[in-house]
Amino acid sequence: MKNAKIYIAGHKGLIGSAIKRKFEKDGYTNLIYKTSKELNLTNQQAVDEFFVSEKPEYVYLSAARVGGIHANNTYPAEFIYQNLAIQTNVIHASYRYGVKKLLFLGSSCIYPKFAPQPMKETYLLNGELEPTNEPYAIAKIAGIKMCQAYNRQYGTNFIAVMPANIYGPNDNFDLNSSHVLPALIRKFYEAKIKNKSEVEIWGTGQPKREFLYVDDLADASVFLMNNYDYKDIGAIINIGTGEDLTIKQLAEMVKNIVGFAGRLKFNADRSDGPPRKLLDVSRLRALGWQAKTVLEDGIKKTYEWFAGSCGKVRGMEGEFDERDI
Ligand code: GFB
Repeated sequence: MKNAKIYIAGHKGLIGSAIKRKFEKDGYTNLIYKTSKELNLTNQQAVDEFFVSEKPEYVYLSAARVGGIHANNTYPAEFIYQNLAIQTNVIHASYRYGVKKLLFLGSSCIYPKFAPQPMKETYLLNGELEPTNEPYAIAKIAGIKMCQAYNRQYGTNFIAVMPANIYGPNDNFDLNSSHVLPALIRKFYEAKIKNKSEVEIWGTGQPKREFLYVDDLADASVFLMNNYDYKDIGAIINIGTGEDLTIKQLAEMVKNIVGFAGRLKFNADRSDGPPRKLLDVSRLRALGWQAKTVLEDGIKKTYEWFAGSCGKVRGMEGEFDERDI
């Protein structure tokens, strides 16, 4: 298994880089990856040629156009087009060129906006989506349905996972396109350095979110790929910690870790997004996997990484790589 040919799509992004890190640590020897400049995954011909020449056996499809609530709301066309194009090309090529197994990444944000909590895998498509990220959600749901359709008709082995909100090293720290956790780390850090008295937090602070450290997601993804087929897992499987907290509680936690002494100022003119999206992780737990990283420790590690590489992190130099997730 350790010399199997594994393609990690999106290896420079938050999730792809964590999967690559895990494989390197575990002694896998036959990894392939390409930057977006070397291989444009929205180009079907380029993707086909890549699969013909490289013949990957396993594919981790962690390339996607991703972003926080503001980016999703501002660039809906790019979120639906780029995700549909990337996943359609990679999933179809994986079928055509005999990939043994593929892992597709969904997200907790593609369940219905007002789904009962915690959200079970069966709740997908049971209600209206959150409007701020509906184009992204529709693309991701199409990817899940494509995996299922190919499994059913062509006998492929494509699995889809539904992670909670992911954070960790290599995240995007651009304040307009990032998710809340990297935004808070950067805002509190800069406010501390500049001796500011307050930091703006978007929304009311009341929504609840579940955060999963990216190395835990990489670990769960490899665990599922190595041990289970889509028939064992079912259509999709949730990956999370099973615990959530309010954005206000999160902001207090990040503030303390960074060591900012000022106030929080909530700006209710900014969208809150869905009120809550806690995953029901009982199915994954029954398979024997559980998240290891406590939120506070994960934020500390991410903050240390950020402070140690400041000026060179994505979103700080305008070099945001859209193929991420
Ligand atoms: O992380 P976030 O952008 O994504 O926002 P979602 C989470 C919550 O944090 C929202 C609030 O209620 C935001 O209003 N928030 C407070 C902030 N301050 C900030 C800030 O400075 N930056 C950001 N970004 N948020 C995304 C989806 O939803 O979740 C995506 O739009 C994606 O499609 C991702 O799948 C996992 O959890 O609301």
